[in-house]
Amino acid sequence: MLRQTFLTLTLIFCMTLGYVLSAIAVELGFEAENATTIEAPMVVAVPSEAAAQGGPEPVNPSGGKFVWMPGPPVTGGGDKGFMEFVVKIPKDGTYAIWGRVVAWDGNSDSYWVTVSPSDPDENPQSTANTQFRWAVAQGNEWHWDRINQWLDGGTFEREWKLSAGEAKIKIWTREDATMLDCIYITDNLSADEAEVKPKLPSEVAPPTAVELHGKLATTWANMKATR
Ligand SMILES: [Ca+2]
Ligand SMILES: [Ca+2]
Repeated sequence: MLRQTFLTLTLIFCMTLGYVLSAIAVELGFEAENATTIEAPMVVAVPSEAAAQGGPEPVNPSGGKFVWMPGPPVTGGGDKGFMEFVVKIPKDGTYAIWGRVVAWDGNSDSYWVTVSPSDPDENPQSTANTQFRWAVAQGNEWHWDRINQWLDGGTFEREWKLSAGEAKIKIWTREDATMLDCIYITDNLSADEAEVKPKLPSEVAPPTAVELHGKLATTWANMKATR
């Protein structure tokens, strides 16, 4: 009788634990300046460098730095360079990505975004496929904006079905001077910022998932090879 009670309690405990674990939201955060690859003319910068180009001086970026294609905004956009984050997705799910951004005018408020393996292998700077166009919310101070899809017929929030394992988030220059401080990845698909409460990289769990500057890329490749 005692043994049976114990087994029942154990079973209830395990089921509860499983339920709690599966309900915990996934939260990942990465500094733009720590992206796995930053391809010129995108560069890491500090606020005074933006001001020197005639732009705003967006103070206190997370980690002290951000990434942009420098220069005053021009009509038509630069369409050169990108930053890529190689991240480890902890579990199968559907994810949204938020960026902490500054976009100072109508000629500096967009990127292209592709996420592999969810999106097709395509270079949107060449194809100008609006499916991958992110209309970045304007503002001269750091603010969160969920990555969207700016189609000619309207703007819609994007989400990606991703399996546990490696994913590559590539944020490509569309218009010069759009600034990215950091990104926040979550399986909370609410479009309401007050509900999602995007966090800075320093506020989420330690960065076990990013391959900083290619350092861990080798390790990961080795791990795969030895498995
Ligand atoms: Ca624009
Ligand atoms: Ca930053």
